Amino acid sequence: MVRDVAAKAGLPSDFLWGFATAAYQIEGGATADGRGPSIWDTFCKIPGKIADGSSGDVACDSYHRTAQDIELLQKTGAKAYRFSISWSRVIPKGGRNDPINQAGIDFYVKLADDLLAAGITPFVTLFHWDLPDELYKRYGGFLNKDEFVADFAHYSRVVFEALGSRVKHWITFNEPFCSAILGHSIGAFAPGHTSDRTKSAVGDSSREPWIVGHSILIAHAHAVKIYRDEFKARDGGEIGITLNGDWTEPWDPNDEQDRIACDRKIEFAICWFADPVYFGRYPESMVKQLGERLPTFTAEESELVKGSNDFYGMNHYCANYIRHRGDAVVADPDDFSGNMDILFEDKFGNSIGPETQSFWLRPHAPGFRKLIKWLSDRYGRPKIYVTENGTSIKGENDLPMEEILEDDFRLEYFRSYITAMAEAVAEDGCDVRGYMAWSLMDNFEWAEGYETRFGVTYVDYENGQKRYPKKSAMEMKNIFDQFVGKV
Ligand code: GBH
Repeated sequence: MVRDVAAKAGLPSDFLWGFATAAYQIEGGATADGRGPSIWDTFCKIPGKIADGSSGDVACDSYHRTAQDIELLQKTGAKAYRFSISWSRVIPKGGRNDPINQAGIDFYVKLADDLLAAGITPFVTLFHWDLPDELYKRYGGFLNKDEFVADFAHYSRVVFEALGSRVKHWITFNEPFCSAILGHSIGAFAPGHTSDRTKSAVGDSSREPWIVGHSILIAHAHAVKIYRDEFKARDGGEIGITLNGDWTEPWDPNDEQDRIACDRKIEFAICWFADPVYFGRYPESMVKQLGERLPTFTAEESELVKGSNDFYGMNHYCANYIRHRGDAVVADPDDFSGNMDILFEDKFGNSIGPETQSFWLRPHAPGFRKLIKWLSDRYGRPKIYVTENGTSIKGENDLPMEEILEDDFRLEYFRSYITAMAEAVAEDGCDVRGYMAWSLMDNFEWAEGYETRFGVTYVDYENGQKRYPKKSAMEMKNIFDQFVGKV
């Protein structure tokens, strides 16, 4: 008989929990007060790119409704709120010699002030995918490392200067994997490059995602250096990068190659960025499989990037089964995973988790604890903030509102994932200090438009963007009360 011994679970008493959003997904106000277009404004206009043909033009209209958003946060008892800044609101054309838009800065200063007045700690992301369109047109955006790094450094400095006395938690980039792979290989995200472009900005489209990743790493490191050199003494805050990554289980648990491929999948998704940030170099498996497609760090770059995290920002949603294919150098420009199959069922037909509205998302809470431990072991127990975690629900959008508000599936997801995280802290000695659920409210879900809802709050897009908290919004505090102060 197997006795079920409950794992210990707990979180520190000053644990920061709350909710996350991103500018383009919630703000709307696309042309309000001098905002310039981003690559997402342009991308949404391409027929067929967004499932319901929509855009972030209006979204949740948060640009005009921050008071309501803060009220929502207060109702839930949240201690923290993660939002992102629209670069093209602050500098409409984006560049270091382009004019600054004071109205854009004022909007975020007021938001931070109002949050603080409400007793909510702001976590600010400098970049959540919405590159000023002008920088893409001018020099190819991320593909031009030197220009991009200089412009991002300038933008960061402008924001630190304006918000530094209020904001003590900074995230440079959200999920560079997505800008690189979805933006420059799959083409599902802006700017929509695919690996079959006959004429690539860098001469060989199969190299683009890795060049994008490299530029973002260097830009991240520069922003961190600027913060540490020019602002940290004055403001006393902390700064890091946010990376996405799923947990992996072997398709055949008895196959050594599948088990190795599991690690390789995490290396290709997460360590691509985290190894440079902690060790100053790319993972061996990537160097081996990508060959010359992977850029190399100069000694100076390596020095700059190494050590550029005060905390690890973790976005985590799900898990997959992994089946090894090969470990030769990957010639296929579409292969960005490291030569493996990513599956929802294992060899025996077991499913990793139930379906959701997102084709890629199958909840599997035990993977959260395992990944937190995996990362903590590899990077020396860094301080971790979970900067996103959440789920969509299959068919949710087709239900009447009263049923959408009873989101037990989402609530169960949060309960099981937060428990797994609290076990990683109490049992495995991992240093998790905060957790921000994705998302405070239903919003523009990128290529899926408004059909997929990730919010703990229902947004009625047909009736003036009115907000209605779902059950999960109101239960979050009860979940955390169970764990906070118990380690
Ligand atoms: C987050 O990314 C985003 O940060 C957030 O803005 C978004 O709203 C949220 O997810 C919900 O989607 O095309 O097969 O490569 C989550 C990580 C990584 C999930 C890329 C989707 C695409 C699968 N994402 N992944 S694939």
